[in-house]
Amino acid sequence: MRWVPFTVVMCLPSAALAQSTRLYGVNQTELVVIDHGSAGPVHVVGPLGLPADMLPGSIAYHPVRERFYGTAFVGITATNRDYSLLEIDPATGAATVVGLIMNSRFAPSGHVESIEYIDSLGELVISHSDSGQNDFTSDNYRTISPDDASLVFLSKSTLDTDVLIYNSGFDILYSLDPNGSDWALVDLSDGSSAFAGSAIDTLADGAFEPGLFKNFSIDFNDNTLYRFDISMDGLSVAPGDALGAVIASSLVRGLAFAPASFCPGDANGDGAVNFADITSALENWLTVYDPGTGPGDADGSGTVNFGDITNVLENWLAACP
Ligand SMILES: [Ca+2]
Ligand SMILES: [Ca+2]
Ligand SMILES: [Ca+2]
Repeated sequence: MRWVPFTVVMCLPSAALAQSTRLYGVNQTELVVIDHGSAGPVHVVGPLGLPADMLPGSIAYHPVRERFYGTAFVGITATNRDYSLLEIDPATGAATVVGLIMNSRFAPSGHVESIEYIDSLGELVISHSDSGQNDFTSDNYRTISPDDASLVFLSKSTLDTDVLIYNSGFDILYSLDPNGSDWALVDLSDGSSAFAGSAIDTLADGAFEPGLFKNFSIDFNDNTLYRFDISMDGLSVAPGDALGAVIASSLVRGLAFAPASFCPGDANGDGAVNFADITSALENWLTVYDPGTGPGDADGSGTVNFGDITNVLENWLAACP
């Protein structure tokens, strides 16, 4: 066990010790942690261990089970795929197949788009089209069981719902159309939607960070990480800021924030303490946050300053809890 100076512990505000969040991603073969302040190289948690022909997609964090759930397909052709539900261990990255969701060859199945956990329902929800990849205007919302991948119909949308992002602060579900480039507010009770802002195109999965009150998504084609501002009432989302390219062994297809124990020295929140944390502190110099939420704030004080450089060095190469 690593020794922590008593005075350092005493200086940390309790909010910082309570909880922080990490942005996790899945690429073709790995669970990774992404620096959601400035992108750059990922921290690899571990291999998913899936068959080579199975391609992961959207992921969501289930706060009760403390596991990620994700969709994956075995692609025969774009309109001829078997979609399965995955369970992923945040500690090791190991993925197991919960069950088959659907096969795109047979109605009323289709193309699985996105998965999110909806706090107010206490359920995982997927969106999917009725009949294959090319049906962009009749997606369905269904709950999906983390026990056996069984589905229960909720409502039918008139949107292409490729990216769902759930705002747990205001119980708002956003849909991001990667082709039409708009954000929409989704009502799961009847499938209706309302315009929430213009976005940018070709995005893969996304996730909401409650402390920063921002949405994040990643470019489908080049792994650029985007951050989106949300209005105070949650009802509109602004065009995104490009934070930079996420550097991973392959394109990141799923994104989800998950709570993590506070890790002293981990300024960029990727679960490791190394040179990237010095860079993160310098890039966010003198920024002020709620303690425990902001990139660069290695010691969780709420301000990025010289204390954070010291804190990174004191915890150099420490294993994060
Ligand atoms: Ca997600
Ligand atoms: Ca780090
Ligand atoms: Ca600090």
